[in-house]
Amino acid sequence: MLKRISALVLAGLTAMSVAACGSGSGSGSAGSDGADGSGGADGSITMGFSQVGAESGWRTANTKSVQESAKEAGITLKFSDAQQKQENQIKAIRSFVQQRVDVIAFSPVVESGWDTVLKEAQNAKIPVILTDRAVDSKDTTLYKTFLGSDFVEEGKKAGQWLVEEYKDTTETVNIVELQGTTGSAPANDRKAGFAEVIGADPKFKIIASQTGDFTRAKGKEVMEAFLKSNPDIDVLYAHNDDMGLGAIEAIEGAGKTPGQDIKIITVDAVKDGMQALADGKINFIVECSPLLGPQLMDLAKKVVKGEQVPARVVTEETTFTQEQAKQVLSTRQY
Ligand code: GYE
Repeated sequence: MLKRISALVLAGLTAMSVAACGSGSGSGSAGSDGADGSGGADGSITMGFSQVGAESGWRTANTKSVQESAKEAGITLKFSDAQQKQENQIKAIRSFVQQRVDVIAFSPVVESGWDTVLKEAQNAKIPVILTDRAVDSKDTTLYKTFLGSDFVEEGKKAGQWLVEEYKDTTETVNIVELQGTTGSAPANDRKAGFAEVIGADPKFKIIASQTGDFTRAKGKEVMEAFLKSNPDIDVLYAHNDDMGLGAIEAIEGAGKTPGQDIKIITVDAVKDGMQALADGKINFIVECSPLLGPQLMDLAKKVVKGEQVPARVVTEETTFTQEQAKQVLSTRQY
């Protein structure tokens, strides 16, 4: 498996460097000529980091991981919070380019609309690392690598649990879905992976699906509306713990028992989510690790030196049942 991944990555890298040579953009050699993006004379590195926002427990843990790892790696971090707005991220990236940071890392709030600003960074020979979320740019020379989870796989794991849970049922299973931020990679992919797996059996019906923007407040609000218009909900699939936790409040408010009257599947496995799982209010959580900081700093050092890095670095993740949550809860870091 590992060998297969390295072979794929190598093939990708070869394609990338060929494309960079052909375009004459110089992106393949950013940082290697010592002019720009190669660190200070003393080898110091400044990273401009544009974070999505502070919408969830996952995001808080991710920010902490990035800030602590930068300190440990001796990297100066210029941190900017975009408050879930793409225009703020574009402004932050432009300002990092103007400040001539050595490397830019960012977690794109949505997938589309990045080509222009990424081209500006490339022209300034400042390498870019995508962290956590992907962009849909056709030109993959616009960034050096993408570090983060496989969100389609996460959606599939959620669907597989559901298929197993209802394997002896022939009746229709009514599902409501709380989607993440519209247009974001995790919302698009978690939806697609889940739909693919449950789509194999027509008894599974998604009767309502709407965004809750990855926040607790929105999760609660949208679940209240779902409950009003759909008297017969069997399952809630929430694209993150926070929306699931908000929805639990709505379900309890409607006099129903979360985890029993309505089964709940979420993604992330942050501490509050794991607590609700151990308490029986959530039934299954697909893990998505926010601890990307150490790997991000390693990749940053390499791209600044002009070394080759894998085009894609996938985070390792697992899943949790209620029993497993009880066992690991006390040692959960975030
Ligand atoms: O699942 C959610 C957060 O991009 C993986 O963003 C991240 C997602 C995470 O707000 O809680």
